[in-house]
Amino acid sequence: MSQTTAVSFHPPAAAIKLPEAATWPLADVLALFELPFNDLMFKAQTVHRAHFPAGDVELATLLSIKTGGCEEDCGYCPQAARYDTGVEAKKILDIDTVIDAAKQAKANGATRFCMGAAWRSPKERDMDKVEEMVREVKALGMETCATLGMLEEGQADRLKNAGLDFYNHNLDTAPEFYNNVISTREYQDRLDTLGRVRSAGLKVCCGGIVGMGESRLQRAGLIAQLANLNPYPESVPVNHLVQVEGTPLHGLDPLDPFEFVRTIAVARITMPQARVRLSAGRRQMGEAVQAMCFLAGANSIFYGDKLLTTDNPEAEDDRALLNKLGLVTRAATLDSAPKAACGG
Ligand code: SAM
Ligand code: DTB
Ligand code: SF4
Repeated sequence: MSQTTAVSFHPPAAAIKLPEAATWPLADVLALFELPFNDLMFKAQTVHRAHFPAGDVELATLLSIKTGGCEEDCGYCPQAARYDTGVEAKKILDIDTVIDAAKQAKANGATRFCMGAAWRSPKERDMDKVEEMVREVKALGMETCATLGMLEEGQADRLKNAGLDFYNHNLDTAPEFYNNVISTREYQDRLDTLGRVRSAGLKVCCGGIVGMGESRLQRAGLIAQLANLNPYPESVPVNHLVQVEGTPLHGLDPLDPFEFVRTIAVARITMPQARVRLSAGRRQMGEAVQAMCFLAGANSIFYGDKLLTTDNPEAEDDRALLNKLGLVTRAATLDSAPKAACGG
């Protein structure tokens, strides 16, 4: 707990003044990627400590509220109906199942609960159900997040009114690589949804996936897109591709783990006040690479045995890892910190 008392806390989310102009030319982002590894890590850790308590890690639990059968063609995704991945299409979960899962997540120490649906976009008949889920999870005192695909006019407002804190919608990759991965929606569609999310007053959770066969320049391109959003996202999930048999991206050569760590570090430096989440792919990563990611400025993980359809590390193993590294969960920092001083 000493890590949490020895450092000053970053300001509450409402008071954060995020940069207003595009401040990260692609060349500058690429130059960060090309630094000697130790220089990059030092820079990232320095930026990290200026904005966050050193050892604080947010635990976010994911629940798939509607699994499989998706009409989109995202090349990485086991939930796309057109790929034979063994994921069965299910109906939307009932509200009690969702509340029970959220209660369990809270009891296990998670502070954020993220509900994911395998939709291109939510249908009107789904919205009432999701709004009720959001209201009930919010009433438990958790931060709420949803990822439901593209939103139309008014849908983001409805979610905000129900008590949603964050909307997750990823850019996934650089614009130049995007068409290698997805054809059923455009990059601009994603930016439009992010605009609606912002206009509704929701906080933005937006990141991408690395390890899909993109180049370093394209990884830099993804980070530049995110960092130049105005303002940049409050949460940035950096996913390592989980290769699932049956998807087009299965069987790619694995990414050099140092490139993944570098991506986290560059996200931290370019988006200093964002929660950078070390997201999918931790199970395949090993403890040493995860530890490097925390050193590079990751301060959030998905916590719980499952992501949406693939396995995440066991919660018990995560607790052991955090303990070994002397990291402190955000639930613990919230308990030990003056309430008004904690945001993000
Ligand atoms: N259907 C909605 C959408 O695509 O916007 C929400 C759920 S979708 C599964 C959320 C995100 O999960 C995707 O944008 C992608 O970044 C990530 N994701 C999906 N499959 C993945 C995989 N195999 N490895 C890593 N990340 C993955
Ligand atoms: C995000 O960026 N990663 C999460 C969450 N947002 C919804 C999803 C990861 C999914 C990994 C593959 C699966 O489990 O289906
Ligand atoms: Fe559907 Fe989302 Fe998977 Fe794409 S990532 S196939 S939209 S569930």
